[in-house]
Amino acid sequence: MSQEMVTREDMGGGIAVLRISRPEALNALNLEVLAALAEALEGERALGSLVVILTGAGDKAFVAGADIGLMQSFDRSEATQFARYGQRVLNMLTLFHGVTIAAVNGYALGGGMELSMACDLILLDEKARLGQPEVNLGVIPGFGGTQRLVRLAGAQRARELIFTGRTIKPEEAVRLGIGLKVCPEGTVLEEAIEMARTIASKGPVAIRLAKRSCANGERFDLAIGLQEEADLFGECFETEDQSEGMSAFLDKRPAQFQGK
Ligand code: CO8
Repeated sequence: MSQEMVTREDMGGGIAVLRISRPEALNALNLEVLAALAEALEGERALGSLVVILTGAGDKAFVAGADIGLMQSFDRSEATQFARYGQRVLNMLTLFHGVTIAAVNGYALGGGMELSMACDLILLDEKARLGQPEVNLGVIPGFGGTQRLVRLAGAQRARELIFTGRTIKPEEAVRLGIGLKVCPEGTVLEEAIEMARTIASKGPVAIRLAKRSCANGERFDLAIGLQEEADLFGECFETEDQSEGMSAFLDKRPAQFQGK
């Protein structure tokens, strides 16, 4: 069952599309969906995929939130555990060894917006709608919304969105730094794949180390982040990709990266 909740499409060249597939509930996140996503991401790690694109099944939603029917009868302990579990699964995207792109094809509300914000890059369909409407339900964001939204949009804007629970259009999301760009209706996945192909044409080791170094910026203060960056920069110089990339430039030919 968990297999069907997240479907996989191999795009070749180290690129995979994972689709949250529970369209009858607008892809709302229940335990099965979260488990299937964790399993799918483990699979991508094992395969060594360089770029994973996340999108939603159907033409209406990316993910319309955590499952309200499931949460409705939670007690305090169950709610805390569910939040911790969801955070662990979303962290797998943030800490994934390759690049993660959210192709937001419709509603991304509550846990859905949090899911997109756990990815490295967020592309938005013209008809995407984002928001943290948890206060409408008498709760707060629990899958990282109060943390990642503040980092992306700044303290004031994040607070306003979380306190009012209002839904925003993709243009505003881009203006606030939450999304990267707005794509014409129906093209967001296409654009995400195109961006993934550009990324996958670069030195794979460099992409992985760059991702790790950028993620360090959210975990450490500047001094430690810079030390880590210097170490990772040094690590590049033990790779064939570095040797090939620099030789190719000097030879005036395209590089043939092997990911080693
Ligand atoms: N959970 C469960 N079912 C959902 C959800 C959801 N989040 N969203 C939609 N559905 C279901 C609907 O119940 C409906 O089912 P049915 O056909 O059986 O009645 C089906 O999907 C279609 O939905 P609608 O008929 O409502 O579709 P509309 O086009 O009229 O509206 C909306 C679309 C605006 C997206 C509307 O469905 C909506 O407002 N959904 C809820 C959005 C929301 O509040 N999301 C936040 C949830 S809270 C959250 O995510 C907290 C995350 C942190 C968790 C922390 C752990 C404790």
